[in-house]
Order: sequence, then C-alpha cells, then structure tokens
Amino acid sequence: MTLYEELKWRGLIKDISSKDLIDKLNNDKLTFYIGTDPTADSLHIGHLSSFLISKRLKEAGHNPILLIGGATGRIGDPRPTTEREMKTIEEVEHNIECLTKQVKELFGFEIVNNYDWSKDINFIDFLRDYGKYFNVNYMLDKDIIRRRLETGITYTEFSYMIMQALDFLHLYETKNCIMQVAGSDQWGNITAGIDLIRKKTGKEAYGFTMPLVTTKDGTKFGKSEGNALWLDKNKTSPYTMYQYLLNAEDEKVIDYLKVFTFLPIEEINRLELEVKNNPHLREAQKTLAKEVIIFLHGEEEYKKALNLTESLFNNKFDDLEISDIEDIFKNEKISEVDVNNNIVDLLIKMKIASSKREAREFISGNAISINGNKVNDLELIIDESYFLHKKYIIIRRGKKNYYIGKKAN
Ligand code: 629
Repeated sequence: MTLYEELKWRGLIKDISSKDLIDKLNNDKLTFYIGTDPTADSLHIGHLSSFLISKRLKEAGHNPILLIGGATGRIGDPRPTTEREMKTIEEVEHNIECLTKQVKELFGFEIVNNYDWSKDINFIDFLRDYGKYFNVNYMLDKDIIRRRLETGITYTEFSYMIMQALDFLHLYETKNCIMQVAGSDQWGNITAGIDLIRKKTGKEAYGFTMPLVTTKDGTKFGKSEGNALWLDKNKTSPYTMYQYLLNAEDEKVIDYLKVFTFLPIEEINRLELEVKNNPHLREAQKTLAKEVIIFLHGEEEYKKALNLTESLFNNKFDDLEISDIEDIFKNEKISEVDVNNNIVDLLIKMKIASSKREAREFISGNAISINGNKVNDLELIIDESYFLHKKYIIIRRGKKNYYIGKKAN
C-alpha cells in the first residue's frame, strides 16, 4: 500500500489541491507545514488528528514544520458563527510558551512563529505588496466568509486569510515548504496560500485536508460534558481521557483507531471483526484508549488509568489516593454529610433515597454498599471510620449508581 493509499484508508484525506500531489506524497520528500493558533495553553484532542498526520508523513520521510500563530493568534481565524473575543497579548505569549513546550515533548517537530516575519510589515507595504493579489470577490466566496456575511464580520477577521496565505508564501520562499496540511475547516486558508504563491512566483504549491472527526450523531469528537479534552494531563487527567475513549461508540471506534493510532492495518481489521463478533468485550475501545494514553502520557499513566477503572469496576476504593477519588468523581455532585448519621438518614441526605421507607428497601434488598462493602444493617451509624482519607464516602446503589459525600466540617 502506498502512503497515499494508507492515508486514504485511514480516512485522512478530504480535499486535495491537485492530483499531482498523490505522486509527490508517494515518491518525493516534501517539506510541509501545519499551523496552530495560541488560543489556549494546551492542544486538545481536536488538534491531535492533524498533528498525528504530520507524524505519519514524517515517518514516511517528509519534513514537517509546526507553525505557531503568534501573529494570527492576535487576530483570530473567523469561526462560522460569531466574531472571536480577542486574546490579550500576554495571554497569547503565555500560550505560545506552553504550546511550544508541549509540541516539543510530544512530537519533536521544528517550530516557527509567524509573528517573527509578520510583525514588521507596515500597512502601506501590506496593501501594495500583498493586498493587490487578493480580489475581494474571491475572498467573499470562501465558505467561512460567506457564512459570516449573514451575522457580520470585522475587517480584522476578514483579513485573517491573507495573513495565513503570507505564511505559506514565506515558508515556501525561505524553507522550500511546498505543502500545507490541516483539518477541513482550513481549506479556504490553504487555497488562499496556494493561489498567492502561484501569483507571486508562478510556482505550484500543494495542500490537503482531513475530515473533521465526529461521533455517531455528527457532533465534534472530543467534547466531554461540553468541555474540551486537553492533551495536557494537568487540564484533563489521563483517567478522564481514558474513560472518554473507552466509551467510543461501536460504530465509530474503528474510524478512531485509524485516525488516532499507529496500529498496522491488519491489527485494525482484526479489531473490526472483534467489534462485530464480540462487541461486549470492547477490545477495540480498550485498545484505542491504551494506544492514545500511552502516546500522550506514557505507560505509567496508562497503568494508573487502568487501575482506577478497575477499582471502580470492582467497587474497590480502599487503596485509592485522595487525588484518584477526586479524579474519578470530579463530574459528580458532592454532598456534604455529617458524621454519626444513621445510614437511613444518610441515604436521604445524599438524595440516594427519597424516603425512609425507600432507604430501608434499598438496604434490605442488598442494593447499597459503602466504599465497596455491602451494608445490611438498618441501624448502622456512619462514624469517622467510614470516611476515606477522613474526607470522602462513596456509596453505590445497584450496579452503577455512584454517589460521593464529603465530610462536613
Ligand atoms: C497560521 C495559522 C498559518 C496556518 C495555520 C494557522 C492556524 C489555523 C487554525 N487552526 C486551528 C487552531 O489553531 O485556526 N488558522 O486551533 C486548528 N488546527 C488544527 C486543525 C484544525 C484547525 O490547529 O487544522 O482543523 C482542527 O482540527 O481548526 O499559517
């Protein structure tokens, strides 16, 4: 299988600027770039797919450059709906620092910052040297701009594509960079660069995009309770990331394995059969979660995430660190509870039962456990000793309803 065929098989090709690129991808060594704006202090899982493409291309012998948008990050790439809030300069600079460190550690790509060549272009030169190459009608025809004409767009955001086009020209001229790769939302910006290079130099540059990764119902992959899943483990714990991936839908998990792992084709095909024949074993999901966590955070963190998952599965909480407990239950509502409550009152206090009668039924029916131990005594008093690390109490009702209480002080 050629490199292009593999990219295609993995679902990583949406738009491609020219058929000639296929041959070049398969046979040449291309210098290419991907860009990211410093809009946050970490990448999130939505960025991972295009960064992994770069790693794939690198492994096939091509030469990646990562551009961090110190200049473009001050402007803001127009979103389809509304104007972005501008970041402060301090925030942009802080984010550049964090992203640089993160990308060096995870990917080791050469990094450039477009602020370095954009900051000295003065407005008059900009209009004379570059503005003349951009027909406003052409700009208005770009998908994103067309969508924004309804809601309105400032001149600042309207100009964004010219800045990104200048970057491509600059890297073409200084580093012989002839290809840009990104997610499909970047197609307009990429083609603006290719067109500028053609007009300025008469030469052909190239680009391709990959489709957006989505869930079964078509929403963006990688939002957990509406929050982004960050690649920085201090912002999204390996356990949380692990759980998200473990819950991938059967219909989608094979797509995700293709996009997010470096597993060989045969192995992914084998897992596809497993999804068909033994879906309850969730081998594909477990493999996806394992591969991604090891890539991002290493073996140790993977083992920890797996252990936490097993603790929860086996209803065993005695050995957990306080930070693990907080991690596992961080999306749960924590109720404040007093010590020396009677178990029946506690269940009501924590909204596990709605009446004393119901609470007693749960207990007699064997449905309640505290910190992993079944409770049968209707008169049980919950003293100090029931609070893990003197702080938390974990109650399970039935097979999978967990409740967490915190000792009131
Ligand atoms: C200057 C800036 C360039 C080239 C690119 C850029 C950034 C680009 C952008 N990218 C997104 C981002 O920064 O906004 N204008 O968050 C993001 N990207 C990864 C994928 C993406 C894209 O970093 O390309 O499609 C998300 O999957 O939205 O000279």
